[in-house]
Amino acid sequence: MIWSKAETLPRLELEKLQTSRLKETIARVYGVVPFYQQKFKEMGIVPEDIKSIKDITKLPFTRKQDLRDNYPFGMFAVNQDAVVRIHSSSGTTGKPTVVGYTKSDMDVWNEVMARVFTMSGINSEDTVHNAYGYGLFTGGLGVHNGAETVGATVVPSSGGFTSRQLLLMKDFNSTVLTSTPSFALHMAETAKKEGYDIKKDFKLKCGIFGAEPTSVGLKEEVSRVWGIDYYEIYGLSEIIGPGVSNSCCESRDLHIFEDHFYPEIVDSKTGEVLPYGEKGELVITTLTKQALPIIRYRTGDITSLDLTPCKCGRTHVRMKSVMGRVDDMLIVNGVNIFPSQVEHVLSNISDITLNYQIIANKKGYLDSLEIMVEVTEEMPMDSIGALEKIQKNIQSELLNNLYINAKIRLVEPRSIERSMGKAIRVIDKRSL
Ligand code: DLL
Repeated sequence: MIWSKAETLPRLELEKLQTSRLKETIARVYGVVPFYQQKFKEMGIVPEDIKSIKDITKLPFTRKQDLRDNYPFGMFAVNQDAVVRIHSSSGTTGKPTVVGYTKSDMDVWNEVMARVFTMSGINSEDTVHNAYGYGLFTGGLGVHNGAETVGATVVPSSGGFTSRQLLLMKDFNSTVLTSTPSFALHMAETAKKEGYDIKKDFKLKCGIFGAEPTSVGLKEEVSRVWGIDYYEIYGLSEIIGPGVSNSCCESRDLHIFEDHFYPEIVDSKTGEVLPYGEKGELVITTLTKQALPIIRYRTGDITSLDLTPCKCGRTHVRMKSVMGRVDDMLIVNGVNIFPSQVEHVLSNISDITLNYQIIANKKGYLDSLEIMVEVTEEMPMDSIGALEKIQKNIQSELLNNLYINAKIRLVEPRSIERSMGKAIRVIDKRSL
């Protein structure tokens, strides 16, 4: 099922729509947002220079820091009386990023989220257990509104209180779980510990997971332990929240709702635009946002785009799952690694779980890397020989696949602190 005709527009028609929407967006920001007025002036651009969507490369980039510098509402393009909702993303350092929505932005958000649910085969017969956090984080409310728009029953459970969540999910016969993938695994682990028979006690058929980079191995694990189909959702507060793209039943890659969000891939160092198929940083321009239109936003997420036709019938370009963030990439003694690559290696090794943390440190002039991994419940912590064998196995797989030398510390199940939202995979003590 496809929610909207816009998802199947012939490419030429789509391009025309994108061009007219980009022109409107440029006129709006040039008229009222001092940040863009100044940027355009510096680059010698006026709105009339933008004649087609292809001219987008003439426009300046916007970065997270620009939103912080204009905290809280300096980048808004409407007066406060037109704003009906505020969200904010926490970030670990500095001021939060504040985003706002008009009534029409909320309509767009509900529309793209309805597309997400329909893409994942969900309708009014379903009950959605929504364990994304409610509050300033866009996950909870964004997913909530989409589920209601397609007529599903939503259980707004938010994060935390895992035991109670399991009870409700069972008693309400929920058919869909929406959460971060790491929280879905944590729920399964708790369910097992509390004696649930996962496949019998729960009626889940699928889940819509996202908000954090996730390896194929971890996705398969979520699918396997819950016995459900895995759909992936991507999004970010600055653009709208969840609902920028989602995977369909035919492909693991995610269709970007291009009638609202225009994607480009750029070289993260030079800013040069890269062709379809090449890996780089995803840059997005909003085409219909009113409260906070954003031009060429540097998402920091590494992916590539694929324009080959999809069997599902949607014409919108697909992005590969995000492999990591530009700023998440660890450079260890000159070797670049993303946590999701480590996760992928771990997912092929038995007797361990995918609960892990990567700790980078400095030893003299050299970087050192330690990976803490929880073993499975079945693995006794006193069988030294078996543990040593696993350690060596992980070490050699990391060396062979990623060219990294790491110390492996195997730890007891549930000894690494669980996050109720996005998992914390890296602790970089070199910068502390
Ligand atoms: O995480 C929005 C969201 C909520 C998406 C619920 C999906 C589900 P922020 O807190 O602003 O917004 O964080 C945005 O999260 O730039 C990515 O680095 C990461 N991210 C989001 N979805 C995915 C995904 C929400 N499917 C940042 N895979 C983004 C990998 C993701 N990373």
